[in-house]
Amino acid sequence: PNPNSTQEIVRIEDDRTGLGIETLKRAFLDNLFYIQGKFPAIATLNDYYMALAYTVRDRLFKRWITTAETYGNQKARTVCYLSAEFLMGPHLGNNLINLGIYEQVKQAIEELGLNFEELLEQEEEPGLGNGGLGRLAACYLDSLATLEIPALGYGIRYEFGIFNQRIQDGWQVEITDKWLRYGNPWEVSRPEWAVEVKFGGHTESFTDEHGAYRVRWIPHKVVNGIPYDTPISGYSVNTCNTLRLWSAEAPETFDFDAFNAGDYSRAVQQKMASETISKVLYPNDNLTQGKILRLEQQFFFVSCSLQDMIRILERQGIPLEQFPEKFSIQLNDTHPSITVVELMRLLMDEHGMEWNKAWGITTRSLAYTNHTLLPEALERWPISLFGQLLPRHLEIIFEINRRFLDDVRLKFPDDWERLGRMSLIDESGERYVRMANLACVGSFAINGVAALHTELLKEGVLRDFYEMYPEKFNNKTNGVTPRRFMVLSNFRLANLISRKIGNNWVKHLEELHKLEDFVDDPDFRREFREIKQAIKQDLAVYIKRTTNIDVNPNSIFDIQSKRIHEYKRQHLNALHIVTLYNRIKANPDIDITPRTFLFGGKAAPGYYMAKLIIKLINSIGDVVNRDPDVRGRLKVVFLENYNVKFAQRVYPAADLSEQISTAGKEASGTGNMKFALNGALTIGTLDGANVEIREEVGAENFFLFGLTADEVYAKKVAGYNPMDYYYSNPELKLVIDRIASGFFSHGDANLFKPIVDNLLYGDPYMLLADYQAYVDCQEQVSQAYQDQDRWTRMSILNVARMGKFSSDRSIRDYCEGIWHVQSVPIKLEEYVQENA
Ligand code: GPQ
Repeated sequence: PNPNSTQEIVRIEDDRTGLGIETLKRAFLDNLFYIQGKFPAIATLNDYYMALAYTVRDRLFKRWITTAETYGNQKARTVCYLSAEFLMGPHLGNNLINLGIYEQVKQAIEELGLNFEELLEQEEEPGLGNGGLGRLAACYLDSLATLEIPALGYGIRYEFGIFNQRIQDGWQVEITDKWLRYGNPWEVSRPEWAVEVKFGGHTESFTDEHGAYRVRWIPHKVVNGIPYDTPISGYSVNTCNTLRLWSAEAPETFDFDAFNAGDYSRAVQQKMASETISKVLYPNDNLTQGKILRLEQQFFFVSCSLQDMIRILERQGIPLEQFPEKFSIQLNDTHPSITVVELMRLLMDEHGMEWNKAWGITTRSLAYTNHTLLPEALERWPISLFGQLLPRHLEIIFEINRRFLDDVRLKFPDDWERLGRMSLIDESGERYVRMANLACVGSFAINGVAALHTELLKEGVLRDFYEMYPEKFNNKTNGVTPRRFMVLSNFRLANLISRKIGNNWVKHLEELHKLEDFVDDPDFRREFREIKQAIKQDLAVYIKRTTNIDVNPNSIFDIQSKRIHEYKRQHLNALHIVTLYNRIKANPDIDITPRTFLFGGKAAPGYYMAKLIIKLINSIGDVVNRDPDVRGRLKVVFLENYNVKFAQRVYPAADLSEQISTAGKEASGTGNMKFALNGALTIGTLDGANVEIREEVGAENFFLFGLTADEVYAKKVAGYNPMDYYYSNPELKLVIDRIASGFFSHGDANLFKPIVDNLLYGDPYMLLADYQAYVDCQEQVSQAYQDQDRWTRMSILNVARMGKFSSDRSIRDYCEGIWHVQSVPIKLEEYVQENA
């Protein structure tokens, strides 16, 4: 305070809200002392990270609490985003960006003699998701908060998230993700809002006091759901929403019978079984395994979340009838689709509502997003298993189905095959509950995640439902948040852009188009190129440190990072590498544009082919990286343990983004957007959102190759024979023969036989059909890269034209087209500054 000032200063800038450098330093040391119980001489890096995280968290709380209060007072209409996965990535850096205090905090930390980057690195990311689907949920929470939309994310607090990946001898090894080991400063548990979830047992019918037919469910076990809340800040607004994740706990009076009978170990076992529910994330991407525990997880978090919503209604004094006016529930794929049935059960059995009223409320509240066309990802549960776990829900499903099939019969008389296809129960063999059918019947809106994907849904997997309910179908093309994937992860490029066009683009990404004015400015192009170069240099240093491989920062950084999956065709990329290698072996003096092939991604632990693809890439790398004939012109690097934290390093360093899935298989893709936004050029098929990216950036700035989705389909129908390509293309034949011969596996001709056989005797993802087009297109990439100035222009135009792919645009589309929800700005009480 200024001692000369006569004005009375109300000092609201205290140690928990103040943003001045001195206040930040004091608060940080205070947290180190009182929360970590440490003084600097004995503090570890983690202690410093925790002290900083709490310092930032304190500054979020004012916003968080005011947001909750405002929503409560205004009884705001709220979006509930239900998702089995939220792949949030590290919180600290993102919150600093959103609060607008990144620079101040960095300075404060450095003035204390600490390394700020090192502290950010210290955060163990919550890997509560597998890939695109979970990361999309996280981007959507960021945009909801930034757009000041009242929203809750609901999911599961897995004790172990996605495994950590090590590469040993070229193979993937999985290590348990103990992300909670050192505590989680970003969550607050709310045991006072715990709810009970029932499982198993049987049902009984009875007549209530009004003479109405009712059912009661006598469960075999009850599990408690404990909510853990994480604040979700918006960018440059006061809004701070909530991610509410449920953790399973055994009730205090666990298995009393067993306990009293002296069967202590059975009682303890019951307790452990209950707590197993939220133990671990299923590590499959685009695959359903039909495990009972997975269904338990889904029902667990759905039931907890719906009970929580009903509690919120009651506290705000809103009648249950107005549930659809208060909440709009989005189902992130079919994982939470049991919502359709659980909401019916809660309304009828627990709140005495009759069927028609309950069904009206349910179907006015729910909307369903489909994220895949792959048949192996469509969830279905064997009836017997389903009925054992959720006997009451099975009864309700049968009744929904009975009424639904009556509707189908009215609309399509005598179409027995259609009835069989649309039934919620698959009766073609062993009987199954079809979760996608359930989601379609129970929702008022059904959307795909890219234009092509939505069209393919309408003519393929969901065709019958489209014909039944055309008005329900709509497209919502995915998007990504420019805060995490530009401002935070690529501050050099972000700063350059802001110097040229101001910083409005961070919230209005379409404004990036203003960069087009600078594409003819040689100084701008030079700066733009220098930034990419500096980032590549940094990644080269990182690669040297972690893998001991030297990579040339002047080579093309050609990157494919995403889950390892046959449909994503990392092995097509591998075929291209071997092609170039063979050309060098045949002619060591050949003129070749130097390339560094970078791969990152996890394989599901039970996915044998995907793991073998990882081994193949590493084995090719072992040979190529060492062969003196190559003279360092090609390098192949598999980057271990690809996760959000690492992805943030990878996107800014890419020259070329590999988006090479078989057309018609990738619903959207979102990595494709993050790469292009950071100035990478795309080599890709006409699949998912690639189609729209190419439309936006211009065909001349996109490397397109391969069959279209229609051509893929037609070829399948006509009888695809990969051998035709093998025998008619000598270069392709040599590539496959080299892999098959054991050349890359120390002479072991068996190791990669499963891959070779899969390609030659079936090739379900049509690599051989697309091979030549891919290799030719890669040649065009190499040519284009030779002309650095042309490349830079293309790269700038990619950045400038990616505005459509902000998740803010996606969320606005959802708000207008599905949720019908408005923003609720949050006002903070005025602060009186400590002293200007
Ligand atoms: N996706 Cl069904 C997943 O990441 N996991 C899944 O289990 C399913 C879909 C992806 C999909 O493969 C991508 O094409 C999308 O971009 C992404 O969801 C988000 O929509």
